[in-house]
Amino acid sequence: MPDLLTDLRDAIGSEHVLTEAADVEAYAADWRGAYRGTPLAVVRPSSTAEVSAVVRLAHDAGVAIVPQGGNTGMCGGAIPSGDGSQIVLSLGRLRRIRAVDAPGGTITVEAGVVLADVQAAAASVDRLFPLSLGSEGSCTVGGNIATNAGGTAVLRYGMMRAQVLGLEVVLPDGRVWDGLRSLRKDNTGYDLTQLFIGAEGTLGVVTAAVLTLHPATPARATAWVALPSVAAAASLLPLLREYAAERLTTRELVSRPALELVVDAGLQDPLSSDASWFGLIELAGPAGSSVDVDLERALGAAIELGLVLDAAVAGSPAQRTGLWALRERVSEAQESLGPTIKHDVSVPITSLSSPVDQLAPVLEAALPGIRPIIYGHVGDGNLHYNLSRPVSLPGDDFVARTESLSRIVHDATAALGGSISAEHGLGSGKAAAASAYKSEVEVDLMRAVKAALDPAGLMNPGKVLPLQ
Ligand code: FAD
Ligand code: 2HG
Ligand code: ZN
Repeated sequence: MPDLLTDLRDAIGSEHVLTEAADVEAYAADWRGAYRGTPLAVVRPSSTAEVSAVVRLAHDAGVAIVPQGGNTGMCGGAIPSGDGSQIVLSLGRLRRIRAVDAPGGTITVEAGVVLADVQAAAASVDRLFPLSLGSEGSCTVGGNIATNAGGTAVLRYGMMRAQVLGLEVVLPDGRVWDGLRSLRKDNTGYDLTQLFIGAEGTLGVVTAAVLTLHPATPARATAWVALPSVAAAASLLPLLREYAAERLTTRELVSRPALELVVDAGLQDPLSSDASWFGLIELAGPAGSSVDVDLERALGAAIELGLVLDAAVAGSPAQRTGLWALRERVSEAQESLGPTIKHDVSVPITSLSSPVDQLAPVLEAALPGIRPIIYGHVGDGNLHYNLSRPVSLPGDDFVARTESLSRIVHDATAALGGSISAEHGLGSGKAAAASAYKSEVEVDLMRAVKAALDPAGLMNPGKVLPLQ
């Protein structure tokens, strides 16, 4: 493709078209090393106009584009194929915060802005941007939109799609759709904004977004609790809501093996309980609100009802950070056990204990010694049912069994009316499985949308929908 590469260099500057192996390495594999590709080139435009030029040139040359933000994704969505035919389009240089409108409750940002920087910009005008993920120091707004990210405040604020008012998108042929509106109400036909959210870069490249800001919640009350069972964790939810109403922001679950991993990594266990399940609870409200009293009352009632065995309440910001780390560091800590087979399932909250109870013996029978590391966003019915290898099984042999082991977890999820991807998306890793669990009608509709927006099939091919 010498002509295309020359045209790309002319369009955005040769220093932003990377082709040397050492230069493209950081863009060629995901953070876990679970997905690896070989990019034709990595291009790093710095503006919407440059993204448009790049996409148009690639489209005219018949070359596929793989958008990439912070490359923190879980399913290989930002990684190109291995045949050297696809361009990685990094959004990392589109990092301007275009406008902050505190009275109007909006912020307009470019796709490459890191999530933590959006949170900081909101805080600087005494507002809250509520999306909160363990990866917030490196994931980008574009990636959050493309994956419809979830995280630890979904219970109160909803997922990323609930935070987006408008989008600017470069379409697969290079045209720009300017949908950067800040309207709370707009019923003028199909909701194109929502169509691009969660599309994982298969319908176009998000270049900017108008996001909602919420009132700041500087008053926070945080507890780490020991739980008798997953069923108790689920029953705790309505009780906490009785005491805290909308101030209940976070309700997370951590199994004992998951806790042991972060303790082995150096974190302190505040309870030393022999319980099998633990949880993180956080209430948040405006300055001066009584979240600490509400939390104390709720925990008292929960202990009386046997829904909580023991609790440690953060008495300082440092203690709060310590409690949060017990939950947020699990993902990274599990990597110490070797390659992880990840499952990001959701089920109706009332069925939450079923997958946990049913799956362990089935998985143990399928692969003796397998180590499930279970944790997740229990308030949303979302479990990360992640599997680590038996101690004596080499990592490659374990990964080779991904399909059969995942089928066990996914079949159980589907039988409960659940989803095989609650918040991480599908990428290339789960595209085929998702289509297998959907009806023919649903897959047909998805393929029709893809064909209408990307008739040449050049926008992140093989992600979300498997190649035919
Ligand atoms: P990337 O990984 O670069 O890309 C992800 C997908 O989005 C790819 O398909 C890519 O092609 C597409 N894409 C990226 N930018 C654009 C764009 N501008 N336009 C179009 N498509 C684009 N996720 C959760 O939902 N909840 C969590 O709690 C959570 N916790 C995490 C904790 C850790 C420690 C880590 C490492 C990850 C976690 N994630 C979580 C996963 C990940 O951070 C999210 O999926 C995040 O939204 C990805 O953003 P990114 O910028 O890194 O996107
Ligand atoms: C979390 O909730 C993230 O910690 C990561 O979604 C989950 O690594 C995982 O499987
Ligand atoms: Zn998660």
